[in-house]
Amino acid sequence: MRAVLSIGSNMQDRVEHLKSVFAEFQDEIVASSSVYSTPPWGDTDQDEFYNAIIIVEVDQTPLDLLHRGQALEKAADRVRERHWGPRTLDVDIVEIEGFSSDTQELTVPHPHAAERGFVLIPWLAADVHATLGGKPVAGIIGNIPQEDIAGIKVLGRIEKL
Ligand code: PH2
Ligand code: MG
Ligand code: MG
Repeated sequence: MRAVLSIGSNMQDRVEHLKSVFAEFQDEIVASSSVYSTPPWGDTDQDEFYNAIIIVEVDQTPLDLLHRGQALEKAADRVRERHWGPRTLDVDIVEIEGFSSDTQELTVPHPHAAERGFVLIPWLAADVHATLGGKPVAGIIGNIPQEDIAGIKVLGRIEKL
């Protein structure tokens, strides 16, 4: 099963937190973006995030993949403070090829992906042919307000940070 993961951190050592996800999936990554510095979206009263996209090919179910991401968040001592607030590590499933789900536990495709430059810009960089809900990501990006895109900066490949 092929899945697109959006990872983010804006607390403590952001690079180290993202690295823990690259390490966990090292043998299953088929493509990945650089790390981007992104202004906080939704709840703007918090530090800049580091975000990246990892595309994985895993031999497991969507829920098993979800739980694997949650274990990484737990290992990063993730605390749930406020909705859309600061976090040490967030591992979100953006899309799973040929699969959708709308349950309490797992909503795929991710319901906010289409509004988020910090997801779509790295995703397009990792896969120029990416589609979300059947639509090309390259086109969806055009609907995002310019001011939401302006502050997004590429920092470099994770190995170099
Ligand atoms: N995650 C959120 C809320 N806002 N903003 C940025 N830039 N990056 C994120 O990963 C992020 C966010 C909730 O998960
Ligand atoms: Mg999230
Ligand atoms: Mg999350």
